[in-house]
Amino acid sequence: ATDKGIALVDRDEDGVDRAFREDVLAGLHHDPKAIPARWFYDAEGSRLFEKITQVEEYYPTRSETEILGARGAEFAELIGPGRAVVEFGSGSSVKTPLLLEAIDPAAYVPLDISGDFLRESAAALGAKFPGLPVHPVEADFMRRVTLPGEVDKLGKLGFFPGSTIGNMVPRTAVDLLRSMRATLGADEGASPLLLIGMDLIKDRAVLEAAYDDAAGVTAAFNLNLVTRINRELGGTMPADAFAHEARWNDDLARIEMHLVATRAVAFEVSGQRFAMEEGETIHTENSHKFTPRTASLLLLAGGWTPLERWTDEQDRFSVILARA
Ligand code: AVJ
Repeated sequence: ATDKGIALVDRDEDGVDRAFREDVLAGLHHDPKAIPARWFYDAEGSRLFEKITQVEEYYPTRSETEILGARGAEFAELIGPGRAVVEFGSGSSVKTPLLLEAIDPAAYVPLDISGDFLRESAAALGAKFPGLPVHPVEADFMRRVTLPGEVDKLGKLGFFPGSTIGNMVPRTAVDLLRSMRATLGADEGASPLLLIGMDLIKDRAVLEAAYDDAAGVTAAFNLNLVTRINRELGGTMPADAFAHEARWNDDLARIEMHLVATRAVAFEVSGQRFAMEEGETIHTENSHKFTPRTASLLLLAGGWTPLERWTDEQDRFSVILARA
């Protein structure tokens, strides 16, 4: 699961995504400038993110996959068979099968705002697990979602891998955790479980390299937002006036990605004028990192009690099992 597409997608008569325009214009008028990270994921952005997960410096995907692959027997023991696995975000072709193979679930329910991503991953999963009922739901999981009636009587396991929770500021993350509780039916009997990936605080150089790889894939991913704005919103942002920056914000324990103006620039987006000074930035993403205690505290604030946590061999990433 990624943070792709958690906005409601409203297409206006020009085929331009209205929510995208509103977020970009509001973000560029804001001081400091900031655009929500979900807008990275157009077709090219999704392709570049897949490439990021394979670069040497970007450890989270490999570390989490290592944990999911190594701990299947423990998942089976703690979670048990026969649950409905509710994945927040459409499943990854690598991580989701590792979980489903380990625990013998009774149903799989992927939730995603993007019908396209959802249908693709549901079809792939269905082919891999022919006996498993798959019930995809196209929905914005930042709010409570009504699950398909077929899984009403089953115990639930929420699955939220990828440290996507880290893209949210704590206030939003807590809201999401509480929505997940409501979606999984925490107030209606059998206590739901949640299996969630949360990335760990580590050496600053390792973190910054993970978000600024030598091959420039993450830079291309960040700069693709400029290309998308120019193409979809009639923008005139000079791509050569922006540089990728990944900085560790130690006070807030997060990697921030910015687009830095390398010289003074003036441009238009959707007919509105903007100017930036040299060195001024557009903040494009947060990726919060956790210690075992801050991860627990966030989960507890969201209504979830941690039961067990696992890390990879190098202690870079954690996967936590919690109960409502
Ligand atoms: C998909 C949100 C987990 O924050 O690590 C990767 C996105 N951004 N490199 C992350 C991302 C730059 C990623 N998440």
